[in-house]
Amino acid sequence: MSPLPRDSLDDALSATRKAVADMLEQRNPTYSLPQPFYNDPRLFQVDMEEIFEKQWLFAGMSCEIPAKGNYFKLEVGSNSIIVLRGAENKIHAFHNVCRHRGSRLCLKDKGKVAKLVCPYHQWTYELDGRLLFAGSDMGDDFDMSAFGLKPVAVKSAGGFVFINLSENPEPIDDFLVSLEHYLSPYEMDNVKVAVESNIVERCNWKLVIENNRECYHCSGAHPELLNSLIEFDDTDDPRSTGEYRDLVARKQADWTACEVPWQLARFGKRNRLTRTPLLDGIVSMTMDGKPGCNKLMGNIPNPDMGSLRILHLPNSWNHFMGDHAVVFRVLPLGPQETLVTTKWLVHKDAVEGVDYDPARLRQVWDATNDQDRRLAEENQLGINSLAYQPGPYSQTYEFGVIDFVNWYSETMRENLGVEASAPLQVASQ
Ligand code: 3BY
Ligand code: FES
Ligand code: FE
Repeated sequence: MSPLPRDSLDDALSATRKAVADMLEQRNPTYSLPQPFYNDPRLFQVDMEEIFEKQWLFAGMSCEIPAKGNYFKLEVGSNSIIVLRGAENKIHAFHNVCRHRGSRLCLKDKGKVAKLVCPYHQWTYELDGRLLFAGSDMGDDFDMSAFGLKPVAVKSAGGFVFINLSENPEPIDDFLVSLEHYLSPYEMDNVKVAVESNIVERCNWKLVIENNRECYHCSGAHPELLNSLIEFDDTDDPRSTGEYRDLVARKQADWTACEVPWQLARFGKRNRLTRTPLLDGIVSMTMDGKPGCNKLMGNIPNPDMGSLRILHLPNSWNHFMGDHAVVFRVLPLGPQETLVTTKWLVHKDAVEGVDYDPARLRQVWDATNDQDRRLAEENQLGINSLAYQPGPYSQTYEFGVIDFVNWYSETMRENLGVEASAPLQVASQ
């Protein structure tokens, strides 16, 4: 008897999963990944199942859903997710899928609702996901309580909202405690999104993150960003100079005096938080380095806060300055297509046109995002060639990329059920 189509699909998928595990076991950990990791549709499916459907993802900011009934929607591959604020200020996340016949419930990217009403046959759900109304013809033995919306794990700290599509999410509270601490001076209940951008990059999501994890390309690509950013952000950085270390010591003393956290904190390779100076005399990532918003965030005492950089793998990096913050979210759309969302945050009482000009606020990162998009798209096109083979990362300039790719590789192998203790092959120098 020939196998059922469904069984042969399973066979194809398990063959891909095995190939992924083998390729990761054999890869050189200081080289870029083999080609299929960047362009193969089957591998993309494994990425979605093992990374994006299992890891904690940055979804959005709690200030985007300030009141009961506010929601926003995001798409994680083929999974549509609603994040909303319910009663008693509680943040919920649900699969955006009606329990009747599966229609999506919320169609808009954001909005405010009293109840969640399905557009197909008007099944109606409470903000906590309970089914309240299912028409009048479902029969006497219909059990409404068995048809609530499917919940998605959600956690919020320091104004960030994270979701996790897995049934058994890994612990993340140690990072969230730190995040809350680093963001306390920003009073994240008192911020708003001043302006937002969404760009689609024609490249694999890992190329977006790899590009962000190094500044090897900065001097050739980012004139606007380099008006404020120092290319390295750690006194341990092999490129760090005496002058840089003096600047860091001076700024850290200032930040300590005004009780603003700056210490480097790491949670495995997944999360990194650190406050580092911008160029001396520069206080913000604007074209002229002056504040982009005259009203400072939270209870920040002066604008000279450098940048609090927050990394969350697999899908976010962030810069918090004294006057505004820039948060980034990465969501894969396909093997060679990725959505990058950027939001500029300011104090919620800052007045547009008076305290800030959105066009000026966004200028540096609009330019930088566009430059990074081009670089990543060219990277993708080269990788798609017959000629591509994994190439060596520089330990001096690209250790951040090595960290990301190794996090990806270890996470993937663990989730695929490969022995975590299997030694990775170490590159000969
Ligand atoms: O996230 C950043 O600020 C920079 C931009 C380019 C490289 N990356 C570390
Ligand atoms: Fe939602 Fe029918 S699919 S009410
Ligand atoms: Fe860049």
